[in-house]
Amino acid sequence: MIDDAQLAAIARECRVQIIRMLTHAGSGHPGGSLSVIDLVTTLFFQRMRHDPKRPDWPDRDRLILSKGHAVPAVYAAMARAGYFSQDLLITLRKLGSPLQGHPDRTALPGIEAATGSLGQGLSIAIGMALGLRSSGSPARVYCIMGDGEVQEGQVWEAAMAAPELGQPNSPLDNLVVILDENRIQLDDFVAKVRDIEPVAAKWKAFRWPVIEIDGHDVGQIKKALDEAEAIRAIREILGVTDAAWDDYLKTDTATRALVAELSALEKK
Ligand SMILES: Cc1ncc(C[n+]2csc(CCOP(=O)(O)OP(=O)(O)O)c2C)c(N)n1
Ligand SMILES: [Mg+2]
Repeated sequence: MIDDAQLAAIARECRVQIIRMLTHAGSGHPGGSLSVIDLVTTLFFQRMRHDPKRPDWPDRDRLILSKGHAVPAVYAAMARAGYFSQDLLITLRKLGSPLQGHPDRTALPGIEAATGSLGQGLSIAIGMALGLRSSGSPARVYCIMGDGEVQEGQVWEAAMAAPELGQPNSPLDNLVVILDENRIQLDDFVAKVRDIEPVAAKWKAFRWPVIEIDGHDVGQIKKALDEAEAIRAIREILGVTDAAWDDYLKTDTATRALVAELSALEKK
């Protein structure tokens, strides 16, 4: 496991590679890519269980980059992790390259889903998480979405469905959704195109536990990912289903205090 200073150096290196790739390509999405780079490098180098030498390992954690236009961030991290040579990075967006402008799972081992048509990744991630859970796999699914992207109707159909799916025997707690709220979408501010606020309250209303963090602060990213896991672990130990958890916490004051204590850790 690498330390935080090494992780910061890797993220810096990947930022440079993103600019290099996009300059060679002459097109692409620098903002959306740079905006997720700390999230992507933290996942690849400190949290996801994966093996660059075995991209088809059945129990690997999966990353679904629903905002597929930001894939240069994932390519930079994959190359750095050893999935393929860094020399390949400058073939981004070239005809015949496995590094297409949007992720293509048939072209590059390690890419989990073809995304780029915004709004679809969460549905894919939910399906994968359900399949993995039903087959007894310990793998987790991480889905990264954009804030402009959540204007798409399909996102809310999926968000509404997820807390209901897999109940009561296979709760969908192997899925982590990361919403990159950079407030920009392509050519204008999200608030000007179609305001999504209060976006955290909307997810909460659909019964998702929400943690708000600075997506460039690696300490906060790691705490948030761990917290999601710690609370899930406590719920599982107590044998409470996801659906019953809120009601359970109303009755068990000691556990409620413990969950509040763990939530407070993230805010430090
Ligand atoms: C269905 C669909 N409509 C439009 C586009 C074109 N498009 C590409 S990136 C983008 C902006 C996305 O904004 P956001 O989700 O906030 O991502 P960011 O780049 O800010 O990370 C749009 C509209 C698309 N890829 N898919
Ligand atoms: Mg955005």
